[in-house]
Amino acid sequence: MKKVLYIILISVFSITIYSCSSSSDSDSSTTSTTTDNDTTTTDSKMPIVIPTHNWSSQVVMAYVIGGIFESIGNRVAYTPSDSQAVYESIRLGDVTISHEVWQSAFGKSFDAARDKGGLLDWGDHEARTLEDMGFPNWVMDKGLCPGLPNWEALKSPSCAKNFATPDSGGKGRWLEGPQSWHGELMPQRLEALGLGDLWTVKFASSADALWAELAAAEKEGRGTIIFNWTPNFTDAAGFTFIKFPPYYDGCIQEDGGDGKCGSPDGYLKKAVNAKFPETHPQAAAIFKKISFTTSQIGAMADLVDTDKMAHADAAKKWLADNKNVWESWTTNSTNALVWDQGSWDSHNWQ
Ligand code: TMO
Repeated sequence: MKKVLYIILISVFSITIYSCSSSSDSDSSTTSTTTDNDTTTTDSKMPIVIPTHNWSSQVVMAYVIGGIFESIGNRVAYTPSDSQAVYESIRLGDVTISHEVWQSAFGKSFDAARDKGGLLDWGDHEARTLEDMGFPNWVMDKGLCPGLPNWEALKSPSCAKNFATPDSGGKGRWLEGPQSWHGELMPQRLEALGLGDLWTVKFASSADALWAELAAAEKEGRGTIIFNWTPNFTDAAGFTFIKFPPYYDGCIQEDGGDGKCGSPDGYLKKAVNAKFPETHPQAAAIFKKISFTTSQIGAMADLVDTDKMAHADAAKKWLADNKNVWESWTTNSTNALVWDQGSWDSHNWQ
């Protein structure tokens, strides 16, 4: 009985907080009282627009989150988007959410849109991120560059020559990802560290070109250094990131620094159009709670990059295999019955 009273009290309290803190839009206060286990949402019937970009986990996660929204009766639309310009599109309302804001690649574009207004920081995933240059572990096992993963091993000419390719002019090659991800970051870093005489940066046309390079280098028995990231399917496959001098705020040249630093231990953030919590309060509350771990995100990429599934099929499989994970976010999404202390802490009613 005591428990029941407590539950009722908490429910009323949370609804009150929600109503007070959401803006004066009339539908949002009515939907906040919707009861649990409701599969027909009172959110707007306008589709929630989810962007897709050019790496696997992001696309699978787009369909995973879209599937979660559909499970409560929402409509969803997917739109291929430029991974830098998308934050401006969200600010303007052409795209509704972003579910993988990687700090190193997109932090600047995200900050700029947030500061202009119209885009909200919707919290971080549990997974932390690293986006940096590295190599498959067999490079070390074959002794192709003694001293790795310390970056100073790259100063050796006998190391660099093991990483030469037909397009690298006799230098060792770093294969960066598509230039849209980091612009001139890696060429600037390479020069700043004094490696320009021995190494050069080339840009891959796609993420798939990075994975093709891993396979080709292994077959040819030559060294390879590629841009990669974690969480990714390669976490399980044996991939090591180079240890560059540590990142600190302002160290990269774009921020006015000397560029002699590696990438940060970064966030993986979510963002929403500022009107989303009013137009789709239930979906917005669920999206606030959504938080994926490193292994969950790695598994989403693995279904595509290792198992060669289509992104949408991979998402369906992920949702079917992980109901226990995501149903905890949709059940009672606007009701306090299942709230525990963790939900109170992570819920940021603004
Ligand atoms: C943004 N990315 C995951 C490709 O580094």
